[in-house]
This record gives sequence, C-alpha cells and structure tokens, in this order.
Amino acid sequence: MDLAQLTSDLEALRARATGAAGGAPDTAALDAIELEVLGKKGELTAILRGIGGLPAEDRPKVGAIANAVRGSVEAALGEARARLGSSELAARLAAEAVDVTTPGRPIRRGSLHPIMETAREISRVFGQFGFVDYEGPEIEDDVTNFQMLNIPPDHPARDLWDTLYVDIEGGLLRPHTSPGQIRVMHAERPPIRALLPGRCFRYEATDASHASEFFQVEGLMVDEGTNLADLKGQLVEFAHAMFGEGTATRFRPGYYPFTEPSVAFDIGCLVCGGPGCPACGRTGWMTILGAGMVHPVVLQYGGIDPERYQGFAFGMGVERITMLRHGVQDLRVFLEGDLRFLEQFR
Ligand code: 2NL
Repeated sequence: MDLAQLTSDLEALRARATGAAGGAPDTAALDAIELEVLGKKGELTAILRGIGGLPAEDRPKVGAIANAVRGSVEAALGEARARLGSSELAARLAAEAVDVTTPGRPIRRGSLHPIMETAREISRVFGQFGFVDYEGPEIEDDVTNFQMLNIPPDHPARDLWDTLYVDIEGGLLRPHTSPGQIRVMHAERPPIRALLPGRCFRYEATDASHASEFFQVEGLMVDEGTNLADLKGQLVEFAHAMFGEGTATRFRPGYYPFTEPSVAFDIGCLVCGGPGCPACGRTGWMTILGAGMVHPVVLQYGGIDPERYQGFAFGMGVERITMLRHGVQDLRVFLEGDLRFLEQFR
C-alpha cells in the first residue's frame, strides 16, 4: 500500500459518498450512507487501516486528506438533510392535515326514563310551593310502615297492600312511600313541606295497570292551621301545571287509615273530555291521587303535637301520571327497557 494508492482511494470515496448524499431519496438513506462511510466499521476507517504500511513521514499527509474527506462527506450529508428534512416535513403536514370544517360525529346521549322525568316534574312543581325532596329506605320495618300509619296488625287495611316480606326480623319491602314521611316527621320540626319520591313493591300479578315494582311520590305538609282548603288549592295548582291550565278538577271523599278526612282527587278525562269513553269508565273523571288531613294519631306517632299542628298528605303513582300525560295504555312498557319505546321521550 503506498501514498498514491491511499490518496486515490480516499478521493474516490469522497466523490462516491458526496454523490450518493446528493442523490439520496430520503433522510433514512442519508443515515445509511453516514453509517457505511463514516461509521466505526465504515469505509473511511477501512481505508485508514492501510496507513500502518506507510513510511512515517507520509502518515500525516494521509491523515489530513482523510479529515478533509470526512469534512466534505459530513457537509454533503448536512446539506442533503436540510433539503430532504423540510420536504419530508411538508409532505407529512400535508398527509396528516385535519379538516377542521368536517362535521363532528354525533355523540349518543342518554336520556331520563319517562318515569323519572315525570317524578322530577312533580318535584319541580311542588318545589315551587316550598316542598323539599326527601328519601326513605326501600326496606322498611313493620312499625314504621304499618303501626305508625295507624294500621295495627289486625287492621283490615293491611289487606289493601299485599306486602313482600324479607329475611330480616320485622323487615319488608315498602309497599308505599308513607313510612318515609314518618321518618321525616321524626327528623324535622314543623313547619314541614316534604316530598318523598321512591320505588315501592307489592306482591302483585302484573297486567296493564299493575306491577310488583312501581314509583310513588308522596307529599306531606305540617304547620299551624294547615287545613283541607290548603290541600285542595295546592292540588288544583299541581293539576294545572302538570296537565294544562284548563284541566278540570274534582275533590271528593275517599278513605285511608292514616288520614281523616280522606279524599280522592280527579281530573277531567283527557281522552274524551266527557261521558262515553273507555279511558275513564264513562264518568268523565280520572283519579290521579289520594290525599287527606294527617290523622292526629299519626302526627303523634311522628312526635308532633296534634293540638298545635295540623297536616295534609297526598300520594300518587308515578306510572299512572306518566300514562295519562303521554297517552300510554300499558305500564309494562316502562319496565321492558325497549329503546324503540324509550327513545320517543328524549
Ligand atoms: C295513594 C294515596 C296517600 C298519604 C298517602 C300519608 C303519609 C303520612 C300521614 C298521612 Cl306520614 N298520610 N300519606 C295520605 C293519603 C293518601 O296516598 O293512592 N297513593 C298512591
């Protein structure tokens, strides 16, 4: 190996490597050239291995040429990198561009079940009269559910509710929300305006108007001098808010063991507006709730002095109210979770 041969090899490498850098299609090709030519195991290193066979005075000359070759190749690579890098960035920006004017994909939103929607509307209307929502437990005890509501163990009124009992001593699934109001009376001092929405349970054969699970909303107002006219006034306002201002109303005698006197509250039939209709049994009236003045004994059980305070209470089935509002004939559709039905209420 002599000086002339090494020099020409180095010059040939410079020409080939700078030419390759100039013609490289992308930056990955430049990385490959850099490794092949300038890398630890690259061609430049391979040529310089021949330096050992040269006379000592020639070695620095070859070293100087080798450094110059390295410099030219690095410069050519750097120049090509700058050129290719910016066109690659431009290509990537073009390929990955987002069209911000494309319409968005709609998000499927859930909606309230019609029963819950009605329960909230009832709460909203009575909320305007100052009633506040409360909750009671779904598993109740016999004392709160029956005895404190003036329904003793042998009272025939117990036949009105076919109660489901659970495996807890004295425990049952509440068949109405009234025991929750007993709990409100124990927890609060008058004046009380409590609304109690909640799920109730009865041993029931399911048909178009009965289910073993259903919702009630119950109201309780206790204050000095609360009377039947207060009850009637609020129920009429409620009926107008719920079913329309022009809705006819009727207040008539009823019976519950925990109220005295007790009333049934009707609205004019929404289907026929008069006699001769199957929806209201041809009477022109549909009962929407039961109510009455809280029995003095029940006030006493609630820890309230009936000589000083009086109260009214009312209770309604949310399924029934929802059926009347939306013209639904069979309450089983509320339990089935069929989206074709439920999506109509979105
Ligand atoms: C109905 C009738 C009613 C009550 C519920 C009540 C609660 C207490 C005291 C007195 Cl703590 N009364 N609640 C009163 C009358 C009627 O519900 O048919 N509900 C579906």
